[in-house]
Amino acid sequence: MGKKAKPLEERVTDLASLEMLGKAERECIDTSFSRMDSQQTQCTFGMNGTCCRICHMGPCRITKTAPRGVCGADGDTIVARNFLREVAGGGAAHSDHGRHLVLLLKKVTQGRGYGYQIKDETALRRSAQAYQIVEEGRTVNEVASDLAERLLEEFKAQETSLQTLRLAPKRRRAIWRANGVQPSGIDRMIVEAMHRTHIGVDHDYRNILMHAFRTSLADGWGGSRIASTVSDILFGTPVPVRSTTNLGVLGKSTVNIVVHGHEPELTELLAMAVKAPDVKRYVKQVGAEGITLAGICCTANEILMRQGVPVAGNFLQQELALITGAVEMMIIDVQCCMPSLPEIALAYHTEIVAISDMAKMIGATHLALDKKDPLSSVKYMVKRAIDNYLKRDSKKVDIPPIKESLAAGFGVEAIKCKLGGTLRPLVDAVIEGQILGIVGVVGCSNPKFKSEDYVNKLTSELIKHDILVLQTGCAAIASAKAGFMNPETAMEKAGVGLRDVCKGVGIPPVLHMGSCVDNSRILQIATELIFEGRLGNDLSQLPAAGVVPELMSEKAVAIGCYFVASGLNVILGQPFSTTGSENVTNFLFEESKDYFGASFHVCEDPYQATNMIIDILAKARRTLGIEEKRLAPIL
Ligand code: SF4
Ligand code: MSK
Repeated sequence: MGKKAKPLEERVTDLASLEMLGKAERECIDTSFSRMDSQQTQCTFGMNGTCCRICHMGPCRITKTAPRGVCGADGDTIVARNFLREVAGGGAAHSDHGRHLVLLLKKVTQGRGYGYQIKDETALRRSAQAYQIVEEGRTVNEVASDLAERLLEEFKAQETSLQTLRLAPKRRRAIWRANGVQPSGIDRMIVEAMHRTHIGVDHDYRNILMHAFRTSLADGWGGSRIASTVSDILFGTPVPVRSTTNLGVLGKSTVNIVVHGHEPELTELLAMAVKAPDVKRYVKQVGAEGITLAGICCTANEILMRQGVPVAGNFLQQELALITGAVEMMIIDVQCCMPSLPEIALAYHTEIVAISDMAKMIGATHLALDKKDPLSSVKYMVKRAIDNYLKRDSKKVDIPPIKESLAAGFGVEAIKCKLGGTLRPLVDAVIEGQILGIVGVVGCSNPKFKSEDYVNKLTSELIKHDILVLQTGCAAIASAKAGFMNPETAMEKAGVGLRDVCKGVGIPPVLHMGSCVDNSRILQIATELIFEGRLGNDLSQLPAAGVVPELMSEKAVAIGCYFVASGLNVILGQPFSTTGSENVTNFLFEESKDYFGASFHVCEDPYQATNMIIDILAKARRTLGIEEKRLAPIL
């Protein structure tokens, strides 16, 4: 245990996690929670962004008595550079995910898809139209091939702006043009971010931060949007599904396979493999009652919204799932997979299988997918997991009997379908005041805080005040575990106006929109609300905002930036690592309003954050002239 052990009740809110943390303590297993203690006190220079190790004259740390690094860089430059590198890292992760999917689409069109196919022709044709690809009279393959090429161009473009920006409202594009932040090729933006932050290049903190916004737009309106688009084409546009979540989804007498990471290619095959007759026969031979396939983190969200596969947990539950002692195999790909997993697995019978060549892990078994027969590779993994079931030590098994029902799969198309084919009823509800506004609650979980406390208190307050909540990523899983996505019970927690709207159209007041790459879907729905008319002509006019309750990954920093650059105010549950520079902090939290009509805000208390959001939404309603329509909230 670390030096300053907190009581377990102060670490997590959900009872399943609490139970597993107790088991971890009894079995002397380190988790991210105990390692957070042993990392105390965390470095102030790192936290406030004033440590620079960009060149080997450093590392340099900025203090009152040493206000410049060896090269002469001041605190503003150093903090801004570190921030831009975070955005570049986050944007790279989501955009590379998008690239992998486009390359897969291209292979499918070339007959090299092996096991993958275009599942959703409507999604393909919808996207083809959006990118002005001629599709009339052409085969699916021809259209898909052109689309794949067009999307690959988005990564390669050197001097032209991203085509995907055309999907944004006209006024927003004009704002980007006027501020010179419309990105060109995604790869170029990220390379340029690294170049600008090399020693001796960009030293003007404003210029550096504007490139952070530019790079983030290449992610939100580029790589991430492309990832969601191609996922829908290859794996199907999500439709509402029912499922369950939390560690209690693991089976006592089934072979438990947990899939963790981000990219949907593997999970789709796994869902197929566990249903294969030969696999079903094989599982019988070991005396198990079947296979439970469950997800962790965003892979969970991907497989949940397309296959209804249960979610074992979010980021901070990846280790806890292993500590149940009931997981035969955890299969990981990229992003958010803790390197501690193999060590924890050693205490049980669990095998950690890593499938990505770019994400290997010491102690894990690396099993790459056979490019020509990936389904066979996946079946092989499943059979290995089944063999492993025989090694399960029942004395070490303790699955918390805790799980919650949820509804997910609310992509933009699904929401429209629920509303009768158009977003007009949602616009009407906003104008009539039944719904005060729309808020995206996104991001990760972080053991610095009592995990999920903020997100759940905030979500509860928001829906009570008639605010429709859209969620993705680990925040969505947190809310689902707390019952906010259970349509039967969540409705009762909503204000009267929101409840009536949700009941009328059959949606829960908190909508699961997908994985963290699917934050682009939140931008998409905000844009389509503008296109409906009557709510202004730019995203900054919408009564809408974003919240990142528990900031953890670099991706969350990039997401926050592309929300702000799109005109949506973003509230953070904790400050960025920029507090070492007043100028940088002021730029992000104040000055950015002058450029984008929105900025970041910090509010560490979820109740105060609710008030802040209500103010933001009310101000937007006043500007639109619809504030008098707001019904008095009945709480
Ligand atoms: Fe120090 Fe400048 Fe090198 Fe950074 S770039 S480590 S501030 S000398
Ligand atoms: S998985 S980036 S912890 S949402 Fe997308 Fe969760 Fe955040 Fe990873």
